[in-house]
Amino acid sequence: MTSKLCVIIPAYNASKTVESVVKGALKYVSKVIVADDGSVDDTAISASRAGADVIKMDKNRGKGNALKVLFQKAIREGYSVVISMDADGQHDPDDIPLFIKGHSAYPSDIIVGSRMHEKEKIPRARYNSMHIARFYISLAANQFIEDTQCGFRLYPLSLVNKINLTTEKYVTETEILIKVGDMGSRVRFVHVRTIYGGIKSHFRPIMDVAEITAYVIFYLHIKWLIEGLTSNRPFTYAIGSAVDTISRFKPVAIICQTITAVTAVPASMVFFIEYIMLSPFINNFLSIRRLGSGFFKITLASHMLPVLLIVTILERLLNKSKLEVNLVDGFINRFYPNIWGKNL
Ligand SMILES: Nc1nc2c(ncn2[C@@H]2O[C@H](COP(=O)(O)OP(=O)(O)OP(=O)(O)O)[C@@H](O)[C@H]2O)c(=O)[nH]1
Ligand SMILES: [Mg+2]
Repeated sequence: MTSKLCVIIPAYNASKTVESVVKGALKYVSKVIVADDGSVDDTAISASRAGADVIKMDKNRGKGNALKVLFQKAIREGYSVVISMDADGQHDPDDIPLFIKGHSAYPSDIIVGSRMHEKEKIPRARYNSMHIARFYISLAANQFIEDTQCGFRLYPLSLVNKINLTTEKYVTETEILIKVGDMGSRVRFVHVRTIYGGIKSHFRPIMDVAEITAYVIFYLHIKWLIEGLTSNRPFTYAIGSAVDTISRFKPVAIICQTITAVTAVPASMVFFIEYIMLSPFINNFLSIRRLGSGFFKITLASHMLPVLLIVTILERLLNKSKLEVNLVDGFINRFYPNIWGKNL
């Protein structure tokens, strides 16, 4: 293999786990770079003791920013490919060879570790939010992406350089998949081991999910605005396109994301009407037409989001009154299906 590859690790207060992650990764690559993102514990010391190069940041700015810093550092040091890993021990370094093998077969593509085959090992609420996230992110990325939320990934840096990253924290990893996919690239996956339990997460189930959701809805609105009015245009992203222009100023991006989130349900109806009414004249919404099952399931899914909230609350109430029921899983499988079918 000719690619020059290193492992990058964004880390925040991970002194208990980062050492073994770095040591494990160094069995397979000769360079590991850790970004210590303003940790208040001994993350930097542990990482460097284990053999990593450490970038020490004075203030915590979130995983997305740390990833951007790590990409730039790897590029400056002449690497062409990076494998990103979490610092909290949820990714097994012994899975690194899977990514290296995948990269040999598909050198231009991002490869994402997927944990979705080990559903029983993932906390149920987390699995369900991953299932819904994947439905919408796959739509925006023009292809089925089995696990959109895993941070264990291989990135060809030339591909990362072809997109503008405007988001922060946990949204950035979603932004990368969407933009790369909506530019026409393929995102591959390899099955990795799923490790949960006993590890303190920094992921905020409400705020971080809300930020990711708002970004994905915002992106889809812009994508469908373009696709709805043009013919044969399934890929809408390129550096400097509408989504980047709007996102250049943070307050503008926040206002647009809020508006698109609030209007998502009626807007999906408008897109659906556009899909039906304009089809005799232009081949619009090609990314959706290619799926074969049309816009109906997508419109239905977006209308079901408020219903899902009610079903979730109902299930909690019933379970609290000792009636063990599971309403949410069936609901999600029914209304957020894998409409990509054979594209798997
Ligand atoms: N640089 C940096 N890294 C972070 C920050 N927050 C989390 N991370 C790292 O990102 C990785 C994943 O963070 P987690 O909080 O475990 O999120 P997650 O794995 O998606 O969520 P869980 O499945 O709940 O664990 C870990 O390696 C963390 O060290 C941060 O603020 N800055
Ligand atoms: Mg974690």
